[in-house]
Amino acid sequence: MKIAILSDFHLGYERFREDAYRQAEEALTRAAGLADAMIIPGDIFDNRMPRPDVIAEAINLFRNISGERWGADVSDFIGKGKNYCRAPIIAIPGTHERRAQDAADPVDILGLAGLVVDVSNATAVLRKGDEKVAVRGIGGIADDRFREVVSKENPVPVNGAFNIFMFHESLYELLPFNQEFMHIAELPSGFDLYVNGHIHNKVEMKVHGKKLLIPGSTVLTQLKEGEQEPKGFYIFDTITGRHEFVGIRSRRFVLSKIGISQLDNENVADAVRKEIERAIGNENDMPIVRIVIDGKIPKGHNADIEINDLSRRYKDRAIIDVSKSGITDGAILERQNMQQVSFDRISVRDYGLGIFLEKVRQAGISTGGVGPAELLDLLGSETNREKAVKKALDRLAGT
Ligand SMILES: [Mn+2]
Repeated sequence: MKIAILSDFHLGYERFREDAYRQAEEALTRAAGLADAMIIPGDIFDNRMPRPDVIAEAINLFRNISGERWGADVSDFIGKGKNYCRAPIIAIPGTHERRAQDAADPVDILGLAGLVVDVSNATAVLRKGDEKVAVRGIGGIADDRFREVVSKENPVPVNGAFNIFMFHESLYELLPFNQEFMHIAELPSGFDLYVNGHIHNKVEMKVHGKKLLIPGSTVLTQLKEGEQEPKGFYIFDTITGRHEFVGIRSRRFVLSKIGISQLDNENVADAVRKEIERAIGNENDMPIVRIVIDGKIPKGHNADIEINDLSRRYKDRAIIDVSKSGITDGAILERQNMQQVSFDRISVRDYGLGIFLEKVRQAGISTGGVGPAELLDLLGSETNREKAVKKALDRLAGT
């Protein structure tokens, strides 16, 4: 069976909204033409509460491919929830779609509409002729709870099938700055293929001697170095055990660093301008150009004004993003603190969650079995503050 592995579409991502849609559309359409079945390890949406027009975008995309003639059928669904989808399009929610326990997330909507098979906590069995492929999913949850959930759910392979374990989580081997992240050796064993989302550049590794494939996102979001490579998806062949990466047309991205030695009082804006020119080159493709000034901009210099002026000047040729982490004023110091925790590769939400958890610990509140992500969701679920606090306290009290 040929399985397409696509991830992290981030539909509704404000900054590159059209790119998110167009690139997801190309990936889905091409994958549907190449594969017998499709699996999506999370972050279809950028937001756990997407606006109706973003939900409409997703429905359009999935409706278009669910009518295709697929090589495989969904022959069985084992576990929590119910399946309403006939097409072999298997998905889980990611961290961006994560909501409190039992609250419907946007992937639930797609599942209820019969557009995807939602295996947040279930196994879908696919069949093509005599061949069976089982996909066991665990939807994206807070990193510090993943271990606990894996040990509680104890995912096991299905006899007589090629078994895939699909999740959406940070892994310590890829993000070695937080011991709470799952180590690959702790992933459940016995599966023939492991598929993860969450990481936005493509990764191929081994878990328990088997392949772990992370296709990366279909759209640029974090503007990190690893995102300069082409976007796309994997096609994995369960018979040969081989996989290939299929590139899609994605917006070009160039990241360029200017070191401290290149800067003095006069030439900050000049250095930035030269880098922008070099990055754009002779192409006429409206790339995203990110310039990271990796040094201290001299005091009293009007670099901000000049750099803003440059962004305006190039607005018809590129999308310019200038990062000035070298400037040392109060607001920037805060940003440097964030960078010290390798802010680069975690989401703003996860960073916020860390701060929240620290405050909860400082206040001496025992959270019992309630995860910090769930608490944070509960507190954010009501516009009325008292109601939100009451809801959270009720949950802590176990009512
Ligand atoms: Mn993502």
